[in-house]
Amino acid sequence: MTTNRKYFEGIGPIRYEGPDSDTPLAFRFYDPGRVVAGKALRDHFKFACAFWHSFGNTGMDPFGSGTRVFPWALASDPLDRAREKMDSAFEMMGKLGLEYFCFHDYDLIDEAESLSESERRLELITDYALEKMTATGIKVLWGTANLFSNPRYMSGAATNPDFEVVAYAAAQVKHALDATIKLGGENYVFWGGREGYMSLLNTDMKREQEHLARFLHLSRDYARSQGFQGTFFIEPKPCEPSKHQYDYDCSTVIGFLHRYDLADDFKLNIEVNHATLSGHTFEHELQVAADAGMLGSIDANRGDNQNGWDTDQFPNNLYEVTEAMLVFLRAGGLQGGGVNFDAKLRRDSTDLDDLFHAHVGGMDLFARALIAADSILSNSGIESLRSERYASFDSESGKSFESGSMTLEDLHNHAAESDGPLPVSGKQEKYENLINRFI
Ligand code: XLS
Ligand code: NI
Ligand code: NI
Repeated sequence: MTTNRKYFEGIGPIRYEGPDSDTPLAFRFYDPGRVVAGKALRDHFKFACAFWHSFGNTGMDPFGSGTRVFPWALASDPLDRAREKMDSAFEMMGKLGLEYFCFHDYDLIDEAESLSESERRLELITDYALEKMTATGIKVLWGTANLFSNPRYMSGAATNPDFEVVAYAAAQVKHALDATIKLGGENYVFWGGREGYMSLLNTDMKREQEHLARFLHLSRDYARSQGFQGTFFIEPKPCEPSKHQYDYDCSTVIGFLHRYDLADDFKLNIEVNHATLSGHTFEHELQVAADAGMLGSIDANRGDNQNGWDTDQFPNNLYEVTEAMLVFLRAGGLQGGGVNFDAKLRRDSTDLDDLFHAHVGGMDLFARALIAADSILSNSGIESLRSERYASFDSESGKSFESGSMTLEDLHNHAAESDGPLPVSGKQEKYENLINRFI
């Protein structure tokens, strides 16, 4: 049964109108078919909306209740409510030209009292989603399970000290994997919000991490046995809600994946505000993942420089995203993933059209940044400037060092025979000026 209610009546399809357009809800840079660096913008990004923020987040914070009343959240029956929410999502995605979405199991429909009723509900709502996906061509970028909201997960899910909770979490992941596979999801995400600790005093960290690894192995094996061919992503975050999360940052996760023999199936989903929370820049985290061959997907948002928490604002910092797009293009893009707007409206953005302003801004920003980054890479001379910095490794002894044919004694003899190094400028300001010139 299709309800197909409409919620954004006053808003038509958002079109590309070019940089000079005065229309507030138009794309100035995101022209989906435009080819940049050999690929259409739509294929570079695979833009996705986040079900939890866009259609579920009413603006609640620790100091007050929600400020937005979503017209799709009023029905009293959970299935009716879920269908109306799905209608609103497909209407918005269609109008924005968002070709993908991402979901947690209980974004799609409210969790019920029992596991079996929750699973029944998920079956019904994924049937409905499938109808809408078939009708529109909209796809699932990734699915995941919410293993952090329910109080049973207060001390962790896969890393909970109580086996009963671990088993419950596994049951939930099994069903979230089934739902993702049923909807043709291209990837599956693990974000371990409560996989960490609040106090080391009561925590056996080694044992918990081994449980996490076992949990990921079992999840992967199950999904593969059901025919899932997509990529699994771990989404690093250093803290919040836990004091310390095991998936702290990209480097930590890459070490974990290698240590526990998961590196062939898992890559990284990098969120901007998680990168900055861990004391890194967004581009740093992208670079770390790219260097390990694990640059899988992006959760786009931004933090606030004056705040130390995960504000999840919609991205609008051109400089930040341009630096990130340099890494993105050099790496040849994302492996399997896309750009998911894991971002929420401000609490006092209470109109329905604010969702459109937010996504249009984010999509346009990524397009503009990618175009600028491509131009920097092809026209500014930055690539040769950077490789010349390493020119001493391209021939003679430097080359032998790189290829492994020098010993420590050889290096000693080389240094002893030379006049010693002279200072070579890093020219940071010159590089920085290149960015300003092309954005
Ligand atoms: C929260 C995370 C979360 C994941 C999916 O900080 O970003 O939204 O992306 O569970
Ligand atoms: Ni986040
Ligand atoms: Ni995220």
